[in-house]
Amino acid sequence: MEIKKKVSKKVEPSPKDLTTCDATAQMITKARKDGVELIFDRAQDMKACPIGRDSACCKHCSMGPCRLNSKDPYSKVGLCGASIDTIMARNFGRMVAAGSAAHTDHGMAMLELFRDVVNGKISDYEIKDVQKLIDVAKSIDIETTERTVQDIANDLYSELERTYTQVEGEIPFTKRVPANTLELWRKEGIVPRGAMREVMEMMHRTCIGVDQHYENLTKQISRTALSDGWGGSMVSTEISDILFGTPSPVEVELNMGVLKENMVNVIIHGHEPNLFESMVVTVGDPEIIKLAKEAGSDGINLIGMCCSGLEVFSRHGIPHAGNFSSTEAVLVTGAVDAMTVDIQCIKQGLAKVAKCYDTVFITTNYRCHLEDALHIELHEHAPRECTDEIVIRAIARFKTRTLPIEIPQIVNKGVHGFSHEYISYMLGGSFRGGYTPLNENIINGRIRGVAGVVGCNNPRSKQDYAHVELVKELIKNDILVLQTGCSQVALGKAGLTTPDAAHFAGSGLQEVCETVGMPPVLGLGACVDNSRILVAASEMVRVGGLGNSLADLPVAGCAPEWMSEKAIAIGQYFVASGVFTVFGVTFPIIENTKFHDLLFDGLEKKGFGKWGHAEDPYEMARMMIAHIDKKRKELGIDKTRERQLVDMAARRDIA
Ligand code: SF4
Ligand code: MSK
Repeated sequence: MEIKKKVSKKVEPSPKDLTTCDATAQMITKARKDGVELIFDRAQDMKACPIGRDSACCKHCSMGPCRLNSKDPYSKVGLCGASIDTIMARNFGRMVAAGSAAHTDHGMAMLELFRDVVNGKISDYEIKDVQKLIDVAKSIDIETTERTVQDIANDLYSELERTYTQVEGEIPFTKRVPANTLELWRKEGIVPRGAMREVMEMMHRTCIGVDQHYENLTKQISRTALSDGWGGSMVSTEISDILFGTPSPVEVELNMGVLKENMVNVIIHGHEPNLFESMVVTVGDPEIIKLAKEAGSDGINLIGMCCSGLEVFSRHGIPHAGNFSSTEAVLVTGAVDAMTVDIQCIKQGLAKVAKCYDTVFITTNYRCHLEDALHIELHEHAPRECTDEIVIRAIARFKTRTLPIEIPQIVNKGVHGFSHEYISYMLGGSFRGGYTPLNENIINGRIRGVAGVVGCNNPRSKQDYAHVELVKELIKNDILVLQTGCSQVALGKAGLTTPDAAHFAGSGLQEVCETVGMPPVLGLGACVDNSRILVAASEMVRVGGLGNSLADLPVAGCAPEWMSEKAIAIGQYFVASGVFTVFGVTFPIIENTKFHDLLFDGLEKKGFGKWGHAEDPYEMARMMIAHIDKKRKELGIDKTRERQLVDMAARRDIA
């Protein structure tokens, strides 16, 4: 084992102060004993730059970098004269462009895969969910009656390609946006044309000497973010469902106890589902299983982490080892024979930790190489070449294991995989499926509102603490919680994603959960699947009784431990769609500036949602509940209605 950690004179904080995840805490302790540095140590050793954190720094040209005074933001301007509002808005715009580009590029890769499956160039994947193909095609006015699957799929590809490449017009999924919301976007000139154009224009307008008005920049920021939420991300989700199956709830195991000492442990981490789907085929191959057994193991144990894990969680019931802050820590067990990654949220530090524990660390995507990682590229026309080789290398590592193994014996169970289609079915059954029961229960007050709690971990705050405390507070107040990304893993580990967790909810939400048999916290998928929340919210508007636009709904969003630029893009597309969205940890804008006022107040006055920020999860909950109550009041449903008991005569009337 290579000892990497610097000797620090500082007192190390207790692992329990760094994470509420007991397995991760156990691994932090072991890593310290082993002398291996983790992200938690680096967060102690290197504090965030205060000027950069507040976004008061610009390096968009070589006359700078220009550092303004974040304590007195209007006391200085950049060399070119750029004001603090211009600098912050440009930085924010570039974060949104980067985050949107990540999701849309992911979506484009899925769409290209779909095209080549449809035209027969790729045979290892197929259309698994024909009904979803038809439903998505119908939703954007593609004719589906008396047509072959091939014809519908070809048309769907051509139509959805416009999401990326179109230079004028409106992206296809704007057809799903509630009319009043779309009208506002048209009035403000922010309907996305195509994701490539929006990201390109965002980058152009934030170059030195172009757009230097924070209000005008904010319009392009919204347009770019919307091209992600209603464009790239939504395409990614829908195409993944068509190719690999639409998730439906399944009980899965989470936490590091899913590693098995007597098995070949292979972890997949990243975002695109195709690597994982092919790996599922490889580990089911009798020849590969034979090799694993000949090496002395009981078999191959395939495990997910982060969003890759969430993609296959519900499609295959594959166990999940943990979220973003645990990806290095899981390697400290010594039990991981191979960790393989594709794109996004892959810490470069993983390669070093893997080396310390002799884990084979493999990159598989041409867009994501890491120094010190082995690269085995996944080619979709022959994916088994990559996945078989990875497993064979993992088996070889199993055979030559020398280091002691310590697996935290913690396994939690959760029910995950609530696509927006399944929510509709669950609430109304196959006969009367739909969102009417949800709206009715919101109107009668059993459910106070709906919250989306999503996003990452951030080692600058205690891992999982804000996710779990916030969600507990929300469900206690009868707010149904929808989740994606690493937040969902935090709640799964906390045991709040099972139907039994209904007893943590307020009496109204508890009654609904027990009637339907659902958890009060519904996991909808990976971070790219926030588009499922947009579709569900649009359905709530369409069903009626809760206003005419997304901004009228008693809903709120939160990313309590965000860290990625993707999260900022997601937050902005929720805000531009009409949702109050609270972010924790830190917010890259200085308070009491014009740009801050616009994001945190002015946008709402124009009919959009708005941003909020708080570090304390109870304060986040208070802000979200206050907003939901404000919306209930505006809708005239703030007084809980008496429950109407329906007698037999009335039931006959309904029938
Ligand atoms: Fe400084 Fe203006 Fe150049 Fe930014 S664009 S680095 S504020 S001179
Ligand atoms: S992986 S973007 S840490 S949710 Fe999607 Fe988790 Fe955030 Fe990455």
